[in-house]
Amino acid sequence: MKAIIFDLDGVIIHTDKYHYQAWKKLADRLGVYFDEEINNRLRGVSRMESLDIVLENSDYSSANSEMKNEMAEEKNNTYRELLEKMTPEDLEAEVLDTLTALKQQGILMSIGSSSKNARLILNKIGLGDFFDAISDGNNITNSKPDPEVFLKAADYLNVNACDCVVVEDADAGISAAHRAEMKAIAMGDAVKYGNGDWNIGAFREILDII
Ligand code: B16
Ligand code: MG
Repeated sequence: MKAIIFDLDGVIIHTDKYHYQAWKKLADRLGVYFDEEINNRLRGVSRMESLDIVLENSDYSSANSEMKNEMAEEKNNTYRELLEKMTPEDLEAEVLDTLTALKQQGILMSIGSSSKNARLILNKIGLGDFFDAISDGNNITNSKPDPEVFLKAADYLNVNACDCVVVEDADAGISAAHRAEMKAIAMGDAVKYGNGDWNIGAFREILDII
């Protein structure tokens, strides 16, 4: 094992609560039902695919692409307003300490996120220059469970896929890791599906596995 690829939202930082608030605001304006359970299905899924899930049982499910683009932009604007408030203090000390210990061990580290806001988030929490590579929603055409985001991360790190371990909170991300022939550590919501090679309850447990 030479490298670790970290999902961002729900693993490094809890921006998942801001995704929920932003989707909820859009859904309420449209009069569409939305709850935490639906929100969990959006983990690791791209913005436009997420919108399709949010609208799936509503009168807007067959809205044209122009309308859908406007709705996605509205959600993203709310989300980015919430992100604006973030500072390095939002990064948990346990996460920073674990990442620093892994770096001291010479392990290569990349982000593997479906988000197009990944670099903004990393800058806000003081990790803009920390990772050896960033693979995110801007460099992929297929989102998780497609393995593209993790294969690109391995490529950017110049390591073989089989030398990488992925840390994920989305079951779609665990599938993506396995399709990339990488091992996967499940945390948060992903644990309940039982598909990870390891399950962790706390971020520092990554050190025990590595
Ligand atoms: P954006 P991850 C994913 O991030 C989120 O889990 C998912 O809920 C979101 O829809 C997706 O990014 C796209 O995000 O709208 O910011 O481009 O978990 O892959 O780091
Ligand atoms: Mg995630």
